Amino acid sequence: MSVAFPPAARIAPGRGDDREADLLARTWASPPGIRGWFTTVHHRTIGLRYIATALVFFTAGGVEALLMRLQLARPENALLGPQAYNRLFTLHGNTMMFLFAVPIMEGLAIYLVPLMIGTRNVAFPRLNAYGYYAYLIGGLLLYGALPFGGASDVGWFSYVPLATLTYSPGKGVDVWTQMIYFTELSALVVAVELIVTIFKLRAPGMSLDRMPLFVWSMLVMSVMIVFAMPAIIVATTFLPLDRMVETRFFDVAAGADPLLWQHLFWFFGHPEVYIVFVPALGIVSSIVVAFAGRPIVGYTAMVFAVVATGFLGFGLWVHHMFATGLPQLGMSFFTAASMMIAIPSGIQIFCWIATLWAGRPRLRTPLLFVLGFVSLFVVGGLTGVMLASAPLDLQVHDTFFVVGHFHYTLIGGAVFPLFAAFYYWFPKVTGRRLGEGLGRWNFWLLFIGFNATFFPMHLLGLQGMPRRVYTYSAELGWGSLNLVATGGALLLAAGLLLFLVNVAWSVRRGAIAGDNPWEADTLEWATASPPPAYNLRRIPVVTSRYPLWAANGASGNVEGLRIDRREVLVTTPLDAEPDHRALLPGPSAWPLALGAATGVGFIGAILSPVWALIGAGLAFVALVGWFWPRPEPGRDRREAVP
Ligand code: HEM
Ligand SMILES: [Cu+2]
Repeated sequence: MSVAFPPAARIAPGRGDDREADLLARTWASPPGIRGWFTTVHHRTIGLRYIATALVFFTAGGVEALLMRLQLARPENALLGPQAYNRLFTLHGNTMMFLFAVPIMEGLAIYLVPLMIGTRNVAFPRLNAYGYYAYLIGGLLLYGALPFGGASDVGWFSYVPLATLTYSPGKGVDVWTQMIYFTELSALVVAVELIVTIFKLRAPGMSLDRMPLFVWSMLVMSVMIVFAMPAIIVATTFLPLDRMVETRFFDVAAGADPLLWQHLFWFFGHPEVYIVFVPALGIVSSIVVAFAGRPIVGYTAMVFAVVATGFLGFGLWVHHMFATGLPQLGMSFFTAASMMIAIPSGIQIFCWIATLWAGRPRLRTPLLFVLGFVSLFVVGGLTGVMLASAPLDLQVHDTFFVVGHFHYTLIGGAVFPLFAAFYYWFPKVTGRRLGEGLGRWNFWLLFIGFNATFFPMHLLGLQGMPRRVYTYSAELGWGSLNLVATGGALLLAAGLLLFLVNVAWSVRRGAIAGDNPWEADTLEWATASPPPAYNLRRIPVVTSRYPLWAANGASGNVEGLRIDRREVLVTTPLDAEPDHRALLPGPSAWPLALGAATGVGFIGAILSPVWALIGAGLAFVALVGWFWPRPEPGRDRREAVP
């Protein structure tokens, strides 16, 4: 079967494949040199930018964590003072949550989703480029403001009234709110981008029930972003208004509810954790299927579980507020909801184990990281269920038990899958494999270092060590466990360094990978490694959930798409029936200009509200430029390929 479109320029028969490939490459390539650098709208370039930038911030956040751990290694240590410690945990939490965890998942999605669903770019390529610039500006703002007194020290959740002007004078909190703006703006952009891309640009035949689980999880992540981010955007609009133009949204003396901030923050903050966990589920499913070499056990159950996780993730935010004295009924409801979330996670874990059991798994580094993930996540999940019970939570609230718990879920639940993803997709991105021997060392150092760092924290918490204290006295007897935790953190750091070494070595010298080194099933492996500018030479017609495995998982190709301009096939949302052809925009500098304009507005607003207006004016100019009608350069008007 093949899908043809009536009015179309076709490749003249017999003209040879290379002409076709050349033309496709010219159509989809970014301009060369420095101009291309600033105007590119290629989803893989932008995805890689997200990933690389997020890794830089991860390194910064890791150094901050190491400093904190060094400070806590001994009782009454004088390495850092209280002020520096407060700034460090705030910076670390913000960096990890806003500048690393979410953006890296978004980057992975932007890179992989179009390849996996068999299209040539995301639905709104220029918006996509803008999203990256917004993220970059947010990150540069947070770090760039540090030398100018812009360091916040009130924790990543910036509770009011502590974060109000009365208790936090200076610009630190303002910098924080503006950074949130940029990163959440970029998250929303990516979410909209992915939702439309996934619903409208899938290869024909890839109905929803044939979509790879990775794509499902990125869809759920995006929908969660759309619902969660507005809450924090509202919160971080009110707070600077309170601080700068004396509105009274959070002023208790003026009748505001002291809990308003916490509700707004955690309505975003709890789903946030699942926003980084849900994509990790997709990563793990991809790898389990590829390495078991067989279809997933319980595809429908898996989809249901991912969707349920996304949905339930919203019903739990109040468990962060058990210690604030809520009504009994509320406590019971949120206790129950928080425990329920364990069910879909359990379903997924059973399906993965069953799949591996039924297949003939090959224990390579990516799978090693997946197994590490499962074991760590089980521990994090169990302590989570413990915390969901209000009486226990009241005991260990704001102790190191909580710090131990959430690092198990965040690192076990997101960072280990990310490493699995790096090892798994590195060959696709670079054409070479990451070293397997170093990979194993990498894994074991991280795994042992991780447990040594964070397991003792649970015990410390049960012994009463509060979080966010820069030191403790020797009589309390917390010294040895803290020393173990710090030793573990050094091992972790060594593991991360080893990973960088592995990457640096493998980019040049790694074994050549070939198109599909893992004999995997999804469409990103159907093209060269690294893929050409146009992704897939021909858009396949998908007839199976595992197109590269089924004997005729993809039969026939889409015909009649023009290749002399950026044309993609648009399909229907549910069944992926061919619907129409769409023309995607090409490279442009306007997304960068808009990024600069919003940067001027938001960053200037920290100094004076006038800048918000100036920024808005500049943004208007940039938008006019962006949407100014102009003919597609040259090729557009020619009808057929010469
Ligand atoms: C790489 C190893 C890491 C180490 C050694 C580490 C260590 C720490 C330490 C010592 C604290 C401060 C505890 C306190 O005094 O309250 C902390 C806080 C925190 N960490 Fe990590 N961390 C690591 C990675 C991560 C990652 C990957 C994430 C998220 C994806 C993360 C998220 C957080 C958050 C949200 C806080 C709370 C900050 C706050 O209280 O405002 N950490 N971490
Ligand atoms: Cu939570």
